[in-house]
Amino acid sequence: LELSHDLRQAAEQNELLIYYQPKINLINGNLIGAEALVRWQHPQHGMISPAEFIPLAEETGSIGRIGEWILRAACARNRQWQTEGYPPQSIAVNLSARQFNRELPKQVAQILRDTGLEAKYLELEITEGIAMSVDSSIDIMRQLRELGVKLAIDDFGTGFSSLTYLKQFPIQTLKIDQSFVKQLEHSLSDRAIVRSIIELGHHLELDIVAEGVETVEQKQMLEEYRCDTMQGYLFSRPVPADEYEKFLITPS
Ligand code: G
Ligand code: G
Ligand code: MN
Ligand code: NA
Repeated sequence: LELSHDLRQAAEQNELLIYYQPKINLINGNLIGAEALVRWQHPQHGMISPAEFIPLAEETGSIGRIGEWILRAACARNRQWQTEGYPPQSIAVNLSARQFNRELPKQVAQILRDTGLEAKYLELEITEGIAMSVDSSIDIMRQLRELGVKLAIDDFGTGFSSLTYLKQFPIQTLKIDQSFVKQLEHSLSDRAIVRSIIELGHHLELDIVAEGVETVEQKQMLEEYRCDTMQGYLFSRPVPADEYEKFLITPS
């Protein structure tokens, strides 16, 4: 209860931080962007994981404010890197269930205007569960696409993946859930699943991101399977913005 009260003021009191986890092109090793992952630096309780406070924010209704703050902060930071001369790249932001509503496209358009970020440099990550549970989800996705924002399905393979929906979603990217990547070296079935997702995704002309890549062996297998992009501790954990800048090439 106390925590949910604190959460309402977390954004205003500058207690929310965004970490960035690099995404790497598996063909040439280039950095292609990052996923934004929020953290809450609580004055008494220390660092609190989004796995804990995002569900709380959803229950208590503060997700609206917090979600908007995260989107705005990630877009502003990305725009700032561009104005500092770093090569432009897209930053992915996770959406929670209650953020994914009919007001979202308008909110995103406003944030892009306010920050000056071009829409193509913003990607939104939506889990299968969220995409499937909202009646108007295809409509909302289409409106976001009309803005020029990119869309990714997150944690792919763990939700109720109906292929009927998958073919209708106007998405550009599939992110293979890390649970399938974890045992890649040791599990024949995980290998079969990962290869099949990559093949399915490519036939649908989607980019495939493998999450949770921790070992060189996993990376090599993903290369062999023609996965496009990797993300995981092997290259880097999510890091604060100033640390992420070191991965970007020197300003020109
Ligand atoms: O980075 P970490 O492992 O702590 O993230 C834990 C969970 O919190 C993941 O499921 C991740 O998708 C989610 N998460 C991280 N940042 C955000 C965010 O900004 N918004 C939402 N909705 N979820 C996030
Ligand atoms: O649900 P989503 O995929 O958005 O969340 C990603 C979560 O996975 C974040 O909490 C992030 O910190 C975590 N993560 C990123 N890379 C790795 C990794 O290589 N191994 C593990 N165990 N977790 C990771
Ligand atoms: Mn994600
Ligand atoms: Na995921």
